[in-house]
Amino acid sequence: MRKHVIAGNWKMNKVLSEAEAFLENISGKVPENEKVEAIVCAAFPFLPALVEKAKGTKVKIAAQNMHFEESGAFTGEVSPVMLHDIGVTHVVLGHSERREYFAETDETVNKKVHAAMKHGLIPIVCVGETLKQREANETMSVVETQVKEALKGLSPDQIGKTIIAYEPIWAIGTGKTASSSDANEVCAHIRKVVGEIASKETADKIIIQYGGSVKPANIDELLSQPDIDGALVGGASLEAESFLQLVEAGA
Ligand code: G2H
Repeated sequence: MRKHVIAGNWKMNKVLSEAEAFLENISGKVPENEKVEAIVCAAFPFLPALVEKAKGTKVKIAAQNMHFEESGAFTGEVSPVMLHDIGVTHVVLGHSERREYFAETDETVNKKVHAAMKHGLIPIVCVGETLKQREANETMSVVETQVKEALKGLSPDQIGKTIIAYEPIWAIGTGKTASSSDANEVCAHIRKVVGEIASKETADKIIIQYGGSVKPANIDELLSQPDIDGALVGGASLEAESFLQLVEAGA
């Protein structure tokens, strides 16, 4: 039985006082049962303070990106070693905004996934098609390629520890959500691909989230689908109350 993983992706939002207030607001209110895991994906400057505030709670703290190198002359970058050292547990990799605005490719995503695994971070790997690709009936092949390239060279055990977030690009921040059955169909295909490249056991184990305009009003229907194991949530994760509603839906 897979748990639900609800991850709030704050993107480039909040200042430190707001980030800390959010954690204080949800503190003690995240359901204690094993059915749900709550993750907050915050900007780099907030991570140490949030890790500290989340101590003793069920909330995990994630970064939204990282470099694949461990250290060196990479001005402006943050390494997996640094993230692990401060107590970050997860890292979002290959978000479509990073692919579109920061030249992230399947190849760099794969390098980052390997680096995350090496340094004890759980990668949340984002995949998803554009509207043009969906309309051309290319959704499954686009997503399949992204999944295979991202997970290339990982052992079945490592693949089983990875989280995949299916985020159709046309549904991100637009208010448009894929229908729950369409979203499930793609998540089921991702699970099938994982079964082929790893094993049936790995496919049964891997957490596959849906992302793209998830909110309290649609989370129940999305989570009722057999292959959707949680959500990566942007806009609706910015308010503590709304984030808690999403986490409670997963419990
Ligand atoms: C997709 C999602 C979070 P939103 O990017 O990763 O954002 O929920 O605002 O569509």
